Amino acid sequence: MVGRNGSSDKIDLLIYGPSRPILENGFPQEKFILHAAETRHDLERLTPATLQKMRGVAVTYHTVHADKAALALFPKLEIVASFGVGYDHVDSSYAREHNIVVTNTPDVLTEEVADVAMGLLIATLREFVKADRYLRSGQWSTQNYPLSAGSLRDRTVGIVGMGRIGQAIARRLEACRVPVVYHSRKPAQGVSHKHYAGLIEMAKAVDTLVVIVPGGAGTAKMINAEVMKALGPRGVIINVARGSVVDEPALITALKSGTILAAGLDVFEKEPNVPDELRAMQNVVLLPHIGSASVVTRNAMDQLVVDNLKAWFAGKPPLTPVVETPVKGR
Ligand code: NAP
Ligand code: 8YV
Repeated sequence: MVGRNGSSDKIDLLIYGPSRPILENGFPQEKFILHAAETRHDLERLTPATLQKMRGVAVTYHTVHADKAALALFPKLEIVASFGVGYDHVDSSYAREHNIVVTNTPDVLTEEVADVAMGLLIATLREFVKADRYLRSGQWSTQNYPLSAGSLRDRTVGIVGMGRIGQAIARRLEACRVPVVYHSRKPAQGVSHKHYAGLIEMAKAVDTLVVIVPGGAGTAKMINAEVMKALGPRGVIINVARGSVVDEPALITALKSGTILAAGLDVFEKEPNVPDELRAMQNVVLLPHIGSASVVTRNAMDQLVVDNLKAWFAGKPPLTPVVETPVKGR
């Protein structure tokens, strides 16, 4: 409905980033007006009048940055509903200072991402990708594939980050009868595995790290040359967290020099750009950030973005606010 002064009592929402059907069809037209800005360039081309009206923003991909400059464009913004559990691309401190709610999409992707971490670990140790290339190139007809240097059988895994996904990975490793320990700032409630307050100390005690902490300043390059040296020549690093968590140049050096054995990476420092040196290596398995990327899980994540926005604008608490958000409810 449009008022006499041209204003509408409908709620203006922006889809910032790639759009998808669940997002586009999730908001009834009687109540919402949807706007779209796929890129930062599109965002900066919205008119001041449009920006002025926006009350909610759905941030639909982790490469789309809802930083301070972007959020400051919206004087009436109430809520940012971010797609993905990691929200290091959203300035949640700025949002908090300006009483803007931020939500993410935890839980609905936990098991999917843990499956990928586990698959990546085994693929790295048992060289699945290299063996596939060997078969396709016809070499099997002349010689059997060599025995893999790595195996899950003789390993101890240190999980870096024992939150929702870390615990789901630990459950899979337990089922595989692999000893598990972990590092996080505080011991995780209800987790019986040994906790290490020190990452270096844990790296010395294990030969495998599975990294699944949030990105951002607090974890930037925490997997550094010192950690790699502590892990040792049998060392394997699996990163399903964020590229920023691993010192990428130090990892390349460690893989080249034999400081560690191998790595499996789903995430990179400057996605989608992956260093040529990594791409040329045989002792790495590289995935294009597919941890949650199945139809069923991505749909559930989109639906949670929609449900958070709808709950908020129905006067209810957001379903999954991030810890920094100024309100748990309304
Ligand atoms: P979560 O439940 O919040 O768990 C985070 C864990 O990290 C907690 O154990 C936390 O414990 C620990 N942690 C946080 N900061 C730390 C620090 N500075 N040093 C050591 N440990 C720290 O999160 P989640 O749902 O498991 O997700 C974890 C992350 O995985 C996400 O934030 C995202 O970046 C990444 N992810 C990647 C993909 C993918 O597609 N590859 C998919 C989903 C998620 P303390 O607070 O006690 O330290
Ligand atoms: C998604 C992720 O690939 O949830 C996360 O933190 O990294 C992945 O599930 C990402 O959020 C897509 O934007």
